[in-house]
Amino acid sequence: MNYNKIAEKLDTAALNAKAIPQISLERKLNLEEAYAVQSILLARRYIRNEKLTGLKLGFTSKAKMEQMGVHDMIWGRLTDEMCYHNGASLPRDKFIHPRAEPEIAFLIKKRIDKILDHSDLEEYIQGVAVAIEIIDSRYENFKFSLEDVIADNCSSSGYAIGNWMPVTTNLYDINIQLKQGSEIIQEGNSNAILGNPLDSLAAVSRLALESGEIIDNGHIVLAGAATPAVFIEKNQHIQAVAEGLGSVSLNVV
Ligand code: OOG
Ligand code: MG
Repeated sequence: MNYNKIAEKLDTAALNAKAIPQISLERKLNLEEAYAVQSILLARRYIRNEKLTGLKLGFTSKAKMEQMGVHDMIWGRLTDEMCYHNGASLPRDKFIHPRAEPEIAFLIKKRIDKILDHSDLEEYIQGVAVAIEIIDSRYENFKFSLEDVIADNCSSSGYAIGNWMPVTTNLYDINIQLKQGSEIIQEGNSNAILGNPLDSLAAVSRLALESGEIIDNGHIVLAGAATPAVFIEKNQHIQAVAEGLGSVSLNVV
């Protein structure tokens, strides 16, 4: 199977909401090859007129790595097709086996041309918000190797973002919850994200520079979940809440 064929399989699985066997069962990719497949997969979306809206990090917390049995950070791309408004309806049938996770999002105000550190926040970051990420692995049983999930654009399939807040908001040691109706179904702390979610900006800017990907003005960055992700079903009201950042919700229909 060449890269194009793998990308086509993954793309078709997403379009038809039908899972496929893990690529690694048939063809072992290394990390570089897996990112090459991801690029081709995204090119297929761009041809359909989807626009890149930003990048996401994955497995930035121990909770997520343990849940999925992987050992390293990954990054993927977000497009406008994946974007849902706060409070919007999320059509369950568009996905295979969707899971929700609470995230911290950043809004970029200047094209990133260096590895960011905390002193660059004011210059490069417009705002911070709480977000819900919807992940939907294209692989059967949501099972994959690190290379498999990278090729599959890190399971990216949807996101919703709450109100943008000024970046001066403290992001260290804040409580993050995922709720279903009034029930808290996951709870974590922002420090679970690389020690401090601001450090995800250093990580994503380094990874983007290394790979030649541009993080531009108006793009968003998802820092990675602080808690394990939870399967979602029709008729659920899903909400993410982060201390000091408010909340964001989706209605699964
Ligand atoms: C991969 C995506 C991981 C995160 O926040 O850690 C991710 C997956 O778990 O399917 O988005
Ligand atoms: Mg995530």
